[in-house]
Amino acid sequence: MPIMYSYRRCPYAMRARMALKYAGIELEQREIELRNKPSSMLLASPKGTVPVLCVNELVLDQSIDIMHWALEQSDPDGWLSVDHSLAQEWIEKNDGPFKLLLDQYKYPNRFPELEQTEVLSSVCKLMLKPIETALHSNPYLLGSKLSWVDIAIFPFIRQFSMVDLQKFNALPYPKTKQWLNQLLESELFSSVMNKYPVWVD
Ligand SMILES: N[C@@H](CCC(=O)N[C@@H](CS)C(=O)NCC(=O)O)C(=O)O
Repeated sequence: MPIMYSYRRCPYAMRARMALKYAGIELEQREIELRNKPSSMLLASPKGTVPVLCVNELVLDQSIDIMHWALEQSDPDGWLSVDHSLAQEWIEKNDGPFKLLLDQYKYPNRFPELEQTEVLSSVCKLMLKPIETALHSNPYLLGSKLSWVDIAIFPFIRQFSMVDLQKFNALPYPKTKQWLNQLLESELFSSVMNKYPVWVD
């Protein structure tokens, strides 16, 4: 059985867990502590980030690679059937500049030189407004159907919203909130949020 090292609240791990679950892949999930990573995980992937998926000799330690591996095994609703370059653009923006802004927004103490209102306005300009615009034309980021891109991105929007829920709710992005809520309330999401005891080698 494949082994997956995961951390419940990590947005990268969430996207990977959702794709694996959707694809119906059975695995042994090992919940880790970021401050005390198990040696078996570091042996498989010395860079020390979750998620890590080990399938026999194959080690995948990038969440997007895990998603794609899972969907190549089984993709019953066609999550992969989207424009590849558009998908890539969203993911690069999310995992690159948006993730950086998210850290600045979440940990203002680490960035004392930054104005929080500036950070928030950059988040809106870079990510939330484009998401809202996309969702005005279609119910999902890349069209009328849910795709792997929605699943890859919403855990980060969730994290952003949870920093200050009141502030998030006051933003003028109704479609984005609706899209986020729909995904948060999905059975698939709740099925990957179970609590596991911490894995010990
Ligand atoms: N590019 C990686 C990033 C994964 C990542 O940064 N995960 C965080 C947790 S959310 C992590 O493991 N950080 C290591 C640490 O905090 O020690 C991926 O897509 O899988």
